[in-house]
Amino acid sequence: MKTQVVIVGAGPAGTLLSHLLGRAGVSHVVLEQQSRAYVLARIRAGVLEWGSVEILRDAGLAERMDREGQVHDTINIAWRGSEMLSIDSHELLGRRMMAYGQTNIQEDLYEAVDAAGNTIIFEAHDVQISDPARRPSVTFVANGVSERIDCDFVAGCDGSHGVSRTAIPASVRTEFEKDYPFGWLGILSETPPLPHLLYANHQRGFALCSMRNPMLSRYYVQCPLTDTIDDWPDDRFWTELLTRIPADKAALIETGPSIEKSIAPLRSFASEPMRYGSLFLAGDAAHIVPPTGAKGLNLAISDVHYLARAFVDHYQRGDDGYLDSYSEMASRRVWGAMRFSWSLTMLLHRFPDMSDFDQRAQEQELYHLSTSQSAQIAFAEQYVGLPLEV
Ligand code: RFL
Ligand code: PHB
Repeated sequence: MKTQVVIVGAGPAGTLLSHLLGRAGVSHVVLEQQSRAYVLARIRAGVLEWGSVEILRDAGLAERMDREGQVHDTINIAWRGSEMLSIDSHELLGRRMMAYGQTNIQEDLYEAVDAAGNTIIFEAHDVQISDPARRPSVTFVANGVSERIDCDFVAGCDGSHGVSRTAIPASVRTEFEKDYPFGWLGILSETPPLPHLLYANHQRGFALCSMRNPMLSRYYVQCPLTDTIDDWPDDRFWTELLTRIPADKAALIETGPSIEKSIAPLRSFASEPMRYGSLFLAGDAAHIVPPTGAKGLNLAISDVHYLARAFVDHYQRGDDGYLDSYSEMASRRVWGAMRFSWSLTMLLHRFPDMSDFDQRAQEQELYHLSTSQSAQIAFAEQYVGLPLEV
């Protein structure tokens, strides 16, 4: 087989890239190691920056999002179990966010790719990238048959455990990494959510109340990395969540059986450069952020926006300016989100070796944020997302 671009991975990054290339007439094949049902069953992100909303709208992918997604402008942050600050991004910056689950975006993307007749090969195993520096080809096994595709470019959109990043020689890569000594236990429940996102700093650990739709809530509590979901029956989860948030908010929460429960470790990671010859990395394949800033999915979308533009310019105008600046431009945005997600993680979590001094210092920063409009503007600017470069 021969095509212009092979995309490895059909998560949000790979599928959005397929959609954007398909619209521009760039031939491509997507290889995904899992089944479609498996990808759709993963419960992940829920908050979109407005820049992401606009990218999806411009791509003609927003019909259901605009109908079912919930536009938000307020983020609440609680601390000491009773104090609370509200940051209104619309009042401060004139910008908003959208609550719309990654699962829904992934469904919309698969539907669009099907409608356009683009090819995703699911359950493609043993994907290997050869000669990424010059004339790449990709081999894989599907339905027991070995295949090979020759191509001009490979887009590595295969997440943090994929093969694309490691196809770049270790001598060329620089990796930046930070692990955090806790995870997030998340549940979905078919109960009405609070009207606004609520993040909580508490002596017992971080908590977050989020939403998917008017009858579907998403909640998280910080937990030790050694815990498993068996340590967290629903009763224990609800008791812990309600203890960590202010009593007046706890009184509004309707509890119910969880319909999904999982634990995710928190990690910051970035690999540079994001390009090696004809291989380009996008999304989690190149970087991971802890979910505290709600940036992971948004970065996958902004990387792909830059990368699709670069491929389209290459094929339609013979202009490689954006291909040549991709790694630098995408990395600049990644580090904005990397720093913000790290600082919000440090501000809101209880670390195992934390002293009362450290706790007070966190609380003072939250108090300052609650009293300073300039601090709130700086926070809101980063939370709703920095502008994309043109
Ligand atoms: P994905 O979604 O991981 O998709 C990569 C796809 O590549 C496939 N793949 C391969 N395919 C072929 N060959 C191989 N060798 C392959 N190896 C892997 C995988 O099966 C998969 O389908 O990366 P992408 O597209 O870059 O999208 C990134 C987002 O998914 C991610 O940043 C966010 O979901 C991160 N994230 C969260 N972000 C938020 O903003 N808020 C959250 O609440 C949030 N929760 C999460 C998360 C990520 C999690 N992970 C990665 C474990 C919760 C979890 C559990
Ligand atoms: C979510 O709704 O899953 C969510 C919201 C905000 C975050 C992380 C996750 O910071």
